[in-house]
Amino acid sequence: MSGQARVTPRHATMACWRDAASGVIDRGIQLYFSAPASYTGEDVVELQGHGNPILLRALLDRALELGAEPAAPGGFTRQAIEHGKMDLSQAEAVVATIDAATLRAAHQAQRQLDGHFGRFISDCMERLTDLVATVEACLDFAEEELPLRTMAQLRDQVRQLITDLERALATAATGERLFNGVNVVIIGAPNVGKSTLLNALCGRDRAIVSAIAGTTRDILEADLEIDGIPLRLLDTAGLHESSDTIEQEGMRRAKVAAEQADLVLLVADASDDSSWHSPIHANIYLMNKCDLAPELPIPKQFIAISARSGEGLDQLRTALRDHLDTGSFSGEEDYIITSARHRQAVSRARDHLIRGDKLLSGEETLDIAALEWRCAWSSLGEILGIGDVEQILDRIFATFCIGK
Ligand SMILES: Nc1nc2c(ncn2[C@@H]2O[C@H](COP(=O)(O)OP(=O)(O)O)[C@@H](O)[C@H]2O)c(=O)[nH]1
Ligand SMILES: [Mg+2]
Repeated sequence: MSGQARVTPRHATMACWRDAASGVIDRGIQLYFSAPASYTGEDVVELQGHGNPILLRALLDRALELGAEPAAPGGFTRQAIEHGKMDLSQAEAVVATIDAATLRAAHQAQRQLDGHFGRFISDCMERLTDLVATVEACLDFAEEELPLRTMAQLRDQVRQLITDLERALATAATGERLFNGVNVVIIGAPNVGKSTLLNALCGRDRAIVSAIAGTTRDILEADLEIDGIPLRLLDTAGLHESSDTIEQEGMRRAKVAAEQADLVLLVADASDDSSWHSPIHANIYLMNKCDLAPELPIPKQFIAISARSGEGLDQLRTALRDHLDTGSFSGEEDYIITSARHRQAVSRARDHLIRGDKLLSGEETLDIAALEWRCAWSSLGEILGIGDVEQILDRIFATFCIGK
């Protein structure tokens, strides 16, 4: 749009963009990427203006006037897939990189973007292709016995594949938490120190703390992270008998939140044993205000803490780590499973392999085993976007922001 000057690929050029009447819309930097060395694999021009939404709108309108078309959500990434610049798992990694709530999640998304997970999957697919090819070659000589050695080799290869897929599946629970985060709900009787605990864990005065019972009536949220896993902490209204309709509604919300939570923390008050019993199932039991009664014997499922002084909070963090299984991978793995879609596809592939393995015992069932391997191959192919994946594409790209 700047006129006739030739633009060199990958060089930033100062440009002035004009409207139909030659009036200046904005000035800025123009970058040209020539196909196929661009994000989408097509010729791409990037214009970097001043960022004022009004000027951006005018610039966009002018581009549309000159024949440009607006990109649909994920439009650029979709083109990148079509031009073989990335596979589907990498495209998902683009969204994961943009949405990552912690540095650890972002690093993991970058690894997926680098194609580590995709390479693992395509390696498994190649091994499956080899298996099928071996069986087909054998079946062509149906007259002869399949050599025992070949049979044993096949079985070893299948079992190794199953092991590799299971190893990947073992990372899924933590991997998915890394991206979806976990909801941790704090429940307990009024005045036990739930809000004080929320403030202590997130390191700021998020919730109002007071000696007056019934201070927290609605659900309060605070975000924090443990070992790079995003955690949403929910503080709730104290659970007790009350005729106050607002409190009753607060308690109803607290119970719903606890039912939907990944983890429930019960807070009890060391100085008030009527608060020790939990009306709802909890995963971690905390005895708060232990500074008031340091010598008090407490039931052993409780962790003694003082939300006020910070005592015992390290033990609480350790308990959270254990429950979230944050150590199940080091973060240095080349690949981990980070989405339900990948987990389901890998687990389907694993199930086909297990079924195929059982059929490996007899030659008459060898062709059915090969069929299972083909199914396993297709399941893995869905991860990379191989096969009939139009619907999957539509679903994934619906999660992109416009233009990415
Ligand atoms: N001594 C002591 N007091 C605490 C502790 N935690 C909270 N409190 C006090 O207990 C009262 C109720 O606290 P709050 O967090 O509002 O309780 P909630 O109703 O469960 O949210 C406030 O006066 C707090 O200062 C603690 O660990 N030790
Ligand atoms: Mg409170």
